[in-house]
Amino acid sequence: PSFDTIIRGGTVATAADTFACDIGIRDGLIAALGRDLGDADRVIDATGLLVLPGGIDSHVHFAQPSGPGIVMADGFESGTRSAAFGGNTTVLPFCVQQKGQTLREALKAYHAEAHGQCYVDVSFHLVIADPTDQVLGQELPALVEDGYTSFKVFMTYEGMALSDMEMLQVMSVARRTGALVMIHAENFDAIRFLVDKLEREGHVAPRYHAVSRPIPVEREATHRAISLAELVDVPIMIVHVSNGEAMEEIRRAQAKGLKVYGETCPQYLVLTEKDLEGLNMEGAKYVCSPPPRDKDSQEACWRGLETGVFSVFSSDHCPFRYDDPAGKLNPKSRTSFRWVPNGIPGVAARLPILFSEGVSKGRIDLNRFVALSATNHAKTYGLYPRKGTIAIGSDADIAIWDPERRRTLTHDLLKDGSDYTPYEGIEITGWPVVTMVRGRIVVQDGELVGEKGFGAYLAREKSPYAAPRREF
Ligand code: DUC
Ligand code: ZN
Ligand code: ZN
Ligand code: ZN
Repeated sequence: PSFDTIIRGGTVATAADTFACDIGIRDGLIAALGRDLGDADRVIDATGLLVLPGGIDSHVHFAQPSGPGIVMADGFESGTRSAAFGGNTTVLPFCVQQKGQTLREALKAYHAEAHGQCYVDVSFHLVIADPTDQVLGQELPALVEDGYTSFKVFMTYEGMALSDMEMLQVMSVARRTGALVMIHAENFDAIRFLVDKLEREGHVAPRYHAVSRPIPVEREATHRAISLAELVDVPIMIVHVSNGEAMEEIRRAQAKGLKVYGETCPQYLVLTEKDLEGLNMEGAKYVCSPPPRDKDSQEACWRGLETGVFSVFSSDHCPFRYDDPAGKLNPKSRTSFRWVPNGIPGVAARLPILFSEGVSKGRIDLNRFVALSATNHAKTYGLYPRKGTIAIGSDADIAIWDPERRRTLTHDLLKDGSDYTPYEGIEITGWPVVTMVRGRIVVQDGELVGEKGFGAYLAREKSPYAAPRREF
């Protein structure tokens, strides 16, 4: 036969176009697009279904050290399995440098965790927590050349927050090497001040997590990060934007011609701070940073997605079990929201939520869905056109969607390592029925058929999105 697989009769959508066509797959690559492609070892009938580039989730956390006694609910096996159930074919978790650790030491540990465990393809962003002269001058530039072409910095968290001086230094390395800087924009001192004040007043329940990180905390840091990047003339990505005020900072920068990109996440579209008010400790299930806001913020985030201010939509999957002393209900978390680990699971729920709330409800069209779910992630982080589109020569990373399939989200559908989903009960229209990585089916009709270890590590190119404007 001419092909290993033909996907026949479906409607193909890319970030640019929607068209009826068959796909011929050979040796893990898309080899032909057209009609009457001939014969194949296997034919997948996609009549009535959408054939889309597999989802790329460029913001997930797996197997991340999360403080004494706290264990992340997903390693690479369950994390990439859950990703596949949600229609994803590539994920980009973080490799976090601990204080006093070299980047190479951190990478060694994450690669060891991931090796042989993955169901979908994986690449790493670095997190720079200790920007020593050695890291900035030697390690980081060498690692960018090795394919680690993006790194995240934090403006908050003990042991993670960089000073403005350190931010500028990291940004300069990014400018010189052509890497993209991702920024967690919240004001560390403002949060510390508010947490201390709330605790002194006895306000320790999970809901006060949101009170301790109000919108100005995020807006100020977003504005400052953009200003620092403008000084250095370097592109940046503001990750997990939760509200309209921070989004406006990004929109204004974009209107000035700055290469400032924005990301938002499902929690900012369908959750609010009210969810943190649950009885007893239930609110801990929704503790993430920045916190979910209100209805107006949800609408603002939709506007950001509709108008292109946000170019990527990621899950920020950062899973902890709820009913577990190593998770949300650790022994200290009842004494204060300060000790509730920050983060919620969502790698499998991301695309069903965006499809259902976005495409099925008419807020975004199918091509924008593909851009936000896959193509822009690949372009932004140096994986395009190998990943993120349906084109001849690209990897055969494909999600086949049934746009009519209705589901009520329950944790059991998502196959992650947590014990709950913050999205329980959401009614979904549109569901991924086949997830294929490089021509091999990983999930079909709710069954895992892929092989653990088939998921490969991807060294990445430098992204054109990360090239400076060369103003100076
Ligand atoms: N930032 C993230 O990106 N994920 C989880 C927690 C956080 O602060
Ligand atoms: Zn963050
Ligand atoms: Zn995150
Ligand atoms: Zn369950």
